[in-house]
Amino acid sequence: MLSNSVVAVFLSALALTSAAPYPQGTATIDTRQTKTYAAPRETRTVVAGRGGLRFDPENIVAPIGSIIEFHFTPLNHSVVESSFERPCQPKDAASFYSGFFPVPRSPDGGVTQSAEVFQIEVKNDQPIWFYCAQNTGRHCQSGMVGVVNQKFDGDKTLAKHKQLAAQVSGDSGVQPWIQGGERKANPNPLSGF
Ligand SMILES: *[C@@H]1O[C@H](CO)[C@@H](O)[C@H](O)[C@H]1NC(C)=O
Ligand SMILES: [Cu+2]
Repeated sequence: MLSNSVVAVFLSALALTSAAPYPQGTATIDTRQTKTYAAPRETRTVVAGRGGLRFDPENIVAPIGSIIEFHFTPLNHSVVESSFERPCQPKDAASFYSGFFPVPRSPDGGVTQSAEVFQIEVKNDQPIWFYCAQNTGRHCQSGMVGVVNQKFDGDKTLAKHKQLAAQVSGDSGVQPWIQGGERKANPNPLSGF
C-alpha cells in the first residue's frame, strides 16, 4: 500500500507535468531556434449593405499593415478598388475585386450576412477608394462607395467622390477574377454587428 506522502509527491508531479507549456516527454528547449510570432493584425470591419446602398462605415482610418475585412449583407454586393477620379471602375489591372456575395434576406427580418468575408491589407498610407459593382440598382452611382485613409487636408473627399459617382452614366466595372485580397470563411461573425 502506498503511503500518503508518496501519493502526494506523485500527484504534484502530475500537476507540474500537465501544467508545463512545452511538449511532454524529453522536453529540452532548443535555444538555437528563434521563432518570430507576428502580432495579430489590427482589423477594421466594414459591412456592405447595412443601412441601404452603402458601406458601413464608409470612411475608414486604418494603420499600415492592418486588415480591412468586408462583411456582406443582403442582397448581392461586392467590393472593387477604384481611383478617386474615376468612380465605379477598377483603378487598374491590379485593383482588388471580391466577387459578388448573394445573401438571402432572413424570413424573420433578422440580420444575415455572407458566410465568407473579403480581406484586404493596408499596404501604405495612400487612400484606397472602393465601390460596389452591382449594376442592378446602380449601387456605386447611388453612393455605395467608400475610402480607407482619405487625406483629410485635401479636396479629394468622400463627399466629392460620391458626387463624381452620381455622374457616372454607364455601368460599374469588375475585374475578370477575384484578386487583390483574400476571400475566406468569416472568421469574425460578430465583428461589426
Ligand atoms: C449577383 O450579382 C451579380 C452581378 O450583377 C450577378 O452576376 C449574379 O448572378 C448575382 N447573383 C445572384 C444569386 O443573384
Ligand atoms: Cu452593392
